[in-house]
Amino acid sequence: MPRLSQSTLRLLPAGIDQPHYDRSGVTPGIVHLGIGAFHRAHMAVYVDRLLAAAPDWGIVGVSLRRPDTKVALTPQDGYYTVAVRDASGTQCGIIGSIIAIVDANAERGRLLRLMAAPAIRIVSLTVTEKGYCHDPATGQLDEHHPDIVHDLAHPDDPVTAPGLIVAALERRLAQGTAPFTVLSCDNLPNNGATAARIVARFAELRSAELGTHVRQHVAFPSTMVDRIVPATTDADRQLVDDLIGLEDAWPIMTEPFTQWVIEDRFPAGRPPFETVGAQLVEDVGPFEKMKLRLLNGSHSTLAYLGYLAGHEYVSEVMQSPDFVRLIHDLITLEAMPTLDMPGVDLGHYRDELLARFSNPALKHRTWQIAMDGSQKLPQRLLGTIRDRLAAGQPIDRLALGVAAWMRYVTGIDEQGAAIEVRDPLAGRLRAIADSAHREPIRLAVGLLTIGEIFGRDLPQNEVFREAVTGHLRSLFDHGSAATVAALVRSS
Ligand code: CS2
Repeated sequence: MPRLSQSTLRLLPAGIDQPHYDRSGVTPGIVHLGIGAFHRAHMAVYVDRLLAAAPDWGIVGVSLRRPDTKVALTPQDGYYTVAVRDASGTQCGIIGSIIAIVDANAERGRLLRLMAAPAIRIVSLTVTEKGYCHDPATGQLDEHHPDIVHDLAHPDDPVTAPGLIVAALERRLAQGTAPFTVLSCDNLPNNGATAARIVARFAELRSAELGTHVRQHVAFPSTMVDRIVPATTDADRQLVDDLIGLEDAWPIMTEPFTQWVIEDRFPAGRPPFETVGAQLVEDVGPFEKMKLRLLNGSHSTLAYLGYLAGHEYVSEVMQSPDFVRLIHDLITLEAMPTLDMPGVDLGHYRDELLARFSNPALKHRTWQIAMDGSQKLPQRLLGTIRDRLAAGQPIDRLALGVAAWMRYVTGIDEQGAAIEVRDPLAGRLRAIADSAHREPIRLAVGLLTIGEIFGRDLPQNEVFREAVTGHLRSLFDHGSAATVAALVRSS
């Protein structure tokens, strides 16, 4: 089977959407750090749709850790398939907006030259929560992070996103080129402000002048990004190859839903995102909070409890009426009341979410979502819990999500088999679980000492501690499914 590439596009069957612009006329305007599946299902698709009208906004993707995306897509001239799936079938389209891929480790000099080039007006990021090298509880740069320590010592050879951004901004400043706009596309609260705080602090540690430059002249608009993108499997590759009649080494599988809300602050200019379905607004904060608390908060809860109950995929968990009820009530009774979203029908948003989680064609592993819990819990569950505690309101279901994370990070499942816990704090989590001998109170007390996750206030809060410990005991004694069943029956 021939490989997908510029020269084989003409072989695509009718009905497979493909770029309607002259690819040879597309020039780079965006450098995107973190060229993983999420970016390719989201921002790259929006950009693909506007290149016919604005061909100077091509994307150069950067892989920060592994060069696997570059290896897969370079022989394909950057083209790849996005396969949109639901119960009614699979719709494939070819995306061409990524015109080159740079491996940051092997090609750092080339990357920094590119990021300093005047044509690059946006540097966007999908580097996941841990890529910000911050303290998730406070949102401040973690100055002791080994990669940050490295980048401060080797400013011309940075390995982190903040290090690369500051090195490029420094070059631009030296050569008299206006700064690019930094566009965070990660699931962090106020992701623009968070990125700004971290990058500015890093710059300030380099020099006072750079710190002032970043604070005064670089824009960091916030965005709310949303599309569910499970990791691609070999079975997915096979399915896509069959549908497009060409070999695609790395197609992306996703859902029909997509949403992008962007703050309109781009002093260096921006593509006409509003022409391709993005919402440009003045303040993204409320949208981000809604998404993190309703979608991601329930996603993580479903992932930990679902994994413990033996479910591999989210859609499988959603076949259990007890789990659906738990999530419905977590959203409606505990998370929604903490939001202030005039003009948005939150009940409709919730119902849409429940339907998205149930999409039987998406094989979204609970294990995938369970990853990096230490970085995700604060903005997904703990902020909501804080607001509820401050208002004297119950937190039963939210606390069950936290307890399920605690049970999960012990690294041993309900059948006694090992769980592969992927988390930057995995070693610390495991040591705490081992020394607590998996005894609920000791485990909870031990994990609550991790200030980067729980801050100083939550471990002191008796209501929170008791709610979490009670659920944790039940998870150990009765298992996840029975704990969920008991909670939904008692309410
Ligand atoms: C998920 C998100 O993996 C996870 O933690 O909760 O990636 C989620 O699928 C996206 O935020 C949806 O927009």
